Amino acid sequence: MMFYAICFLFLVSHILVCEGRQGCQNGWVTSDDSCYLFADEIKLDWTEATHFCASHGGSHVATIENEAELLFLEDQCKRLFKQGTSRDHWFWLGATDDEVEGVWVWYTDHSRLSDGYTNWYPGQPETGDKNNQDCACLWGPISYTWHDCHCELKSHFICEQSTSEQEIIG
Ligand SMILES: [Ca+2]
Ligand SMILES: [Ca+2]
Repeated sequence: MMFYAICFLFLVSHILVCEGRQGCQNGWVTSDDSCYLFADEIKLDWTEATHFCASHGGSHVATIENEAELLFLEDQCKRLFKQGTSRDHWFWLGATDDEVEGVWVWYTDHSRLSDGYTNWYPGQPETGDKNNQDCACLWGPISYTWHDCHCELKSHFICEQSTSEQEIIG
């Protein structure tokens, strides 16, 4: 009997721990240690998107640290947009070279993209361009590669926040 009681307690505590790890708020989806909100029904320019995310629990426009994260986001975006080849189908990422042309950084911590994982489309970003494309976007029509886009364009975007931050707020 004691054995079963211990097993039951272990099970309950394990479930609680598991649920705690998945602590994303309603409307957000979780993967690994992050919660994501897909703004697939509104379009904002890059700066407005950063403000939107900040006002939603202090989150940030998504940063992609590795291939697994990209594949997850790609999968979700495809689910949201059945007609994935539409030119309308792209999302802001939280990277910019607004401060120093050609030096792309994640705006959350100013870490350089060149020091980590990237998935730029060949020939992108167009460093030193005269077109002032200073904000990174996840471009659906070309296999979710990364491109430098005009920051003032209106687009969908993804907000991201660590699960631990959402638990503190939630
Ligand atoms: Ca991330
Ligand atoms: Ca640029």
